[in-house]
Amino acid sequence: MKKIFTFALLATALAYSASASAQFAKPEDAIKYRKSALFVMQQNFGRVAAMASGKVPFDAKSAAESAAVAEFMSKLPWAAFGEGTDKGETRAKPEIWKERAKFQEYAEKTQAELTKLAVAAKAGNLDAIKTAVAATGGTCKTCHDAYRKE
Ligand code: ASC
Repeated sequence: MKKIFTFALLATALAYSASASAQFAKPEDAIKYRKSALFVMQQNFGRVAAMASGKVPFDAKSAAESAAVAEFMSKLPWAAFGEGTDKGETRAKPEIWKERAKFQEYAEKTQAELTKLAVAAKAGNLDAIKTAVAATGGTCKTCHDAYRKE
């Protein structure tokens, strides 16, 4: 059951990321979509990070669930940074649209680190979770420093 669910999530994510650039009726929708995806990603990552730092007691099941959701969400925001979505209610810096390859590289790095976090959390390995949380946090920060306004 769990495998089927994971497969369905993956298939959905792939379908979404492929079609996302065409799915927004207005630039505001793309901006809202990527902010929403990043928010849900951060909330779930934050829950695992709080366990890694000891702020919240470690609960293997909830860590695994949150890490899986964060990993899934990390596939979604990037396709919503299409042309014409650089203006509006966004802190995204114009550099994103001038340095597509670098932005894409950061997006992929974030997804790769969250995959490692999901693997560590699924295994219930708190030490590996701590390492993966630190690495993931690093990718969040690197991208924010370069591409997010204060
Ligand atoms: C978070 C969050 C970030 C990263 C970053 C890690 O939970 O919102 O931007 O972690 O603070 O350095």
